[in-house]
Amino acid sequence: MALAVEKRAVAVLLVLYAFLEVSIAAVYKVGDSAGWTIIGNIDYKKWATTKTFQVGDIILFEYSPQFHNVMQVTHPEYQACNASAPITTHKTGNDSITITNHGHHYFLCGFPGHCQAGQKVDINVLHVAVSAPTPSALPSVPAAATPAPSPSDAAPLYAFKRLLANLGWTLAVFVCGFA
Ligand SMILES: [Cu+2]
Repeated sequence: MALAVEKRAVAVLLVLYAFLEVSIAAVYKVGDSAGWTIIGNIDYKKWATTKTFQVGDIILFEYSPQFHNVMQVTHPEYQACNASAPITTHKTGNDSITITNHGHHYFLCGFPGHCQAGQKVDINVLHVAVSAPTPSALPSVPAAATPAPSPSDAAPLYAFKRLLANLGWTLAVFVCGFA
């Protein structure tokens, strides 16, 4: 009897977790307002380190397709700026790439000299629990009180995620209590 209840509780938790994973996908525009470019010496490495990527998130590359493209490559190719054998190539100028697995995702621009000029980015998707975001990644002051020079696209999502996660656990506790 007790085992059945436990099984049910676990099932409920798994469903809730799956729901959370799907519903909280964030869209990250590479380079923020600057987009995908070689103008302005955008530090894409720095840009990526300010984000907490998760499976299901969408990486958006916006650029002029006349001048750039997006190639997903291996780590050695990324390091060497080798665009000769990409895993995939995107070239619409408005490319949304959905992250489907954890780990590193390496992208570079295949136009001659662009990767060498810094047009490359490593999207590293960590194994981070949805219900326990690191406190340091969360804004410690209300969004309204923060100045808006470079708002992160994901910042409001963190609050939303937290809300959803809390809601999920509250529901789970509720269901378990009555199972
Ligand atoms: Cu380029």
